[in-house]
Amino acid sequence: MKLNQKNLAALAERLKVPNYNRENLKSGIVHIGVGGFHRAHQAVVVQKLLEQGGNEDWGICGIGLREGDRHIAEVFKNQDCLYTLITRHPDGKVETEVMGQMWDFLLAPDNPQAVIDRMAHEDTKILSLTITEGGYNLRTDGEFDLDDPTIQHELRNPNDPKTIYGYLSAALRKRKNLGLAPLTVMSCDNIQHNGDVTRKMLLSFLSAQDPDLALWVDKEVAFPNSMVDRITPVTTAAEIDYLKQSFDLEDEWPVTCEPFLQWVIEDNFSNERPEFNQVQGVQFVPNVTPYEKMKIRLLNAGHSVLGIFGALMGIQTIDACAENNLLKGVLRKFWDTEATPVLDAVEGIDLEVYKDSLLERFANPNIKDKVSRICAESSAKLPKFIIPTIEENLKNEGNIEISTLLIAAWCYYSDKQIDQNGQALEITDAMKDQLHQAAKNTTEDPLSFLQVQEVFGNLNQNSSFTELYVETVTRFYENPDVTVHLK
Ligand code: CS2
Repeated sequence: MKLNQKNLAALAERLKVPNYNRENLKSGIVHIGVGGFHRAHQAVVVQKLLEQGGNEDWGICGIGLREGDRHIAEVFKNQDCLYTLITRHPDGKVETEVMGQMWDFLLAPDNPQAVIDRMAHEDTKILSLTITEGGYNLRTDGEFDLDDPTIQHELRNPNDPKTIYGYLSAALRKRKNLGLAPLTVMSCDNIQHNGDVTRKMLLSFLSAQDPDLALWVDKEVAFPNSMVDRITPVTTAAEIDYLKQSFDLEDEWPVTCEPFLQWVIEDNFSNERPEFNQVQGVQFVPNVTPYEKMKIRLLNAGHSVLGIFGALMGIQTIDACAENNLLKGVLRKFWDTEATPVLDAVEGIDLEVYKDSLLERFANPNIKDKVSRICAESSAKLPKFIIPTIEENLKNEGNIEISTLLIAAWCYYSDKQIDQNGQALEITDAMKDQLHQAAKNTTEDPLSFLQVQEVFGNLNQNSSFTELYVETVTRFYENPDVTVHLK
C-alpha cells in the first residue's frame, strides 16, 4: 500500500499514524533543507506537539532551495508530504511511525515567488534552517564571502534569489513593507553560535544589498542559537524494503534514526513560538554556548576522528569503528587530552558520562551510520569540529597530537583516495579536487595541504603547529598503515 493521505486510515491498522487532522495545520514554521536530520529531529518535536493537540498553527511547510532537492520534492508530491520514521534501538527494538507534521513542500527553482510568499505569510512565525555546515557562505576568518558568484548575482538582482540570503532578503523585505511582524530565523546546523553566525551573514549580505532592510532586521529579527542532536544515517534500500516486508507499506524515502534526541535552544524569539520544551529532550536556556561547544567538539569531532581514520582502515560504518579497540582508544584519548581541556563546564552535565554515552550511541549496531556520510564535506566540517580545538590548544600550549595526526591522515586520504587495502574511497566533498591538488605535493612540500586557506585558515603560519605537522605527515607517508600511528 502506498504511503499517502488517502491510505492513512487503512495504514493505521498496521503502524502508528498521525492522530491529528492534517487539514487544520498552518505553517507557523517554514523549514529550509528537509533532509534526513530535520525529518528525524525538529519534525519529530513538532509531531509530538501536534499529537498533544492545540498546536495546529505550528505545522511545517518544507522548502528545497536547490535543484538537487527535486527528487525529495517528487517523493513528497507522491506521498502528500508523508514519510515514515524508523527508530532503531541498540537492543534491536524498532519503533515505526508515519510523520504528518509537514503539510506542504515547495521547490524554490520551480516557483521562487511562492517560496517568498510563504516565508512572508503572516502565519509564518519561524523560519528554520538545516542547510549544512557548508551552506552559510562563511569564510574561515568568520566573515561573509561577498565574492561568491551566486551572492554577487543576488546582490545585483534582488528579484532573482538563489541562496538562503537572497530568499530571506526578499521575504523579510515583503514582511517589512506589509507591516507584518518579523519572523524568527532559527538555524539548526552544527555550527557554534549558529544563530549569531546566521545573523552576521545575513546582515553582511543585506548591508550590501539593501541597507535599510539591514537596519530593520538588526532591530527586529531574532536568531536564537541552538544545539541540535540526533544521529540520522543515510536512508538505505534495506529500510525501504523493511517497510514493505513488515507493513506492506511503500515509502520511497523513509528516515532512520537513533532513539536519542536533544535540542537546546536559546529562548530568543522575535515572534510567537511553540512550547517545544514540552517534548522530552528539548529545553530552552538563556545561554546555549557551552552545550553547542560540547556537542560539536565531542560528538561531531568524534565522528570525524572515527570516520577519517576508519575510512583509511577500510571500515564502512561508525558502529564498526566504535567497536574497534584501537579507534576507540584513540577517540577517548582525543576527547580526554585535546577536546575536553578546552571545553567550558556545562551545568548539569558530567562530561565523562557524556563521553561514555557518545561511545554507546556510536556503537549502536542497528544504525549502521556510514563512514562515507561522516567524511562527506569534511572541508566544511573540520573547520567547525576540529580546527578550533587545535587553535585553542595552540594558544594554551595544550596537546594536539591526535588532531594533527587526523589532518595528516586526511591529507593522505585526499591525495591517494584509496584505503589501506587499495579500495577506492567514496569521497563526496565540494572541495575534493582542490584538496587533492594541494595534498598531492606533500612529498615535495610537506606543508602543501595546509595551503588550502578556506579550510585551515592561518594554521600554516603557526610554527608550533607546522613543526609537529611536518613530522607527523612525513611519518604517515613513510608508512600509511593507520594502525601503526594509532598505537
Ligand atoms: C555528523 C552529524 O555529519 C556529521 O559529520 O557528525 O551529522 C551528526 O551525526 C549529527 O550532528 C548528530 O546530531
